[in-house]
Amino acid sequence: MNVNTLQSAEAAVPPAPRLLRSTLTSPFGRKVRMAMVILGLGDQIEVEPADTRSETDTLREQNPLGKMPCLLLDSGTAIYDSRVIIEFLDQWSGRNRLIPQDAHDRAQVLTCATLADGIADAALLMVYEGRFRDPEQKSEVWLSHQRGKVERGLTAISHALPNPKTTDIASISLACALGYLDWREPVEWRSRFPKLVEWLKAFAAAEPAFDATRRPDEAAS
Ligand SMILES: N[C@@H](CCC(=O)N[C@@H](CS)C(=O)NCC(=O)O)C(=O)O
Repeated sequence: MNVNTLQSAEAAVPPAPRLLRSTLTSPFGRKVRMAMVILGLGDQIEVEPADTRSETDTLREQNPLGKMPCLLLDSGTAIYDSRVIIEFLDQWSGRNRLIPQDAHDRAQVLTCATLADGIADAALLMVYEGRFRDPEQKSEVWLSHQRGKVERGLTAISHALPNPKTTDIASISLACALGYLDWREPVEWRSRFPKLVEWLKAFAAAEPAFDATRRPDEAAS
């Protein structure tokens, strides 16, 4: 191989994931951190917290929506949101184990993941209601609208649970959503959804990446 061929071979090396912008408390960031561990990329990608409320945090340049997680490649390219990042890492790592290829399986797994993400989204909006509004602005109508999504989502997903012994984007998303509900407690889910409690226990026992990505202040249950 002459020098020119070598150079063009080097130039063709695709950019690698380098930095994840996310706190260790974000449920969506946790999805990606779990995927990194599972795909063997945990030591390769640095995690740097972001302050989503800060106007000066570079997060807003990396993702104009100001949301985390946001993955940066060594080319400077930014990738978001959590689903797109996981899809990218799954393919980039060559493992292809978190999102099925078959059209029907893929749609089923991604729909389940979207339902779980929607539960986390609604729970997050309930938390933000308290964070962004003064107490006198508190809206019970808004809270109950979001609570309805969480409760309907939990009911639906408990009737069509993913296999707790299969780690894919659906089980990762559900585990991270439930972990967030445990922390922020926007609804009392454990007494009302015992099947989900059992599911999370079985998933955590089968997939060590769940415990490995707990918040630093959280004891394993
Ligand atoms: N659909 C997004 C949701 C990300 C998201 O809502 N992240 C929260 C933190 S957990 C955030 O950045 N919130 C700041 C904001 O909405 O301004 C994903 O899957 O990554």
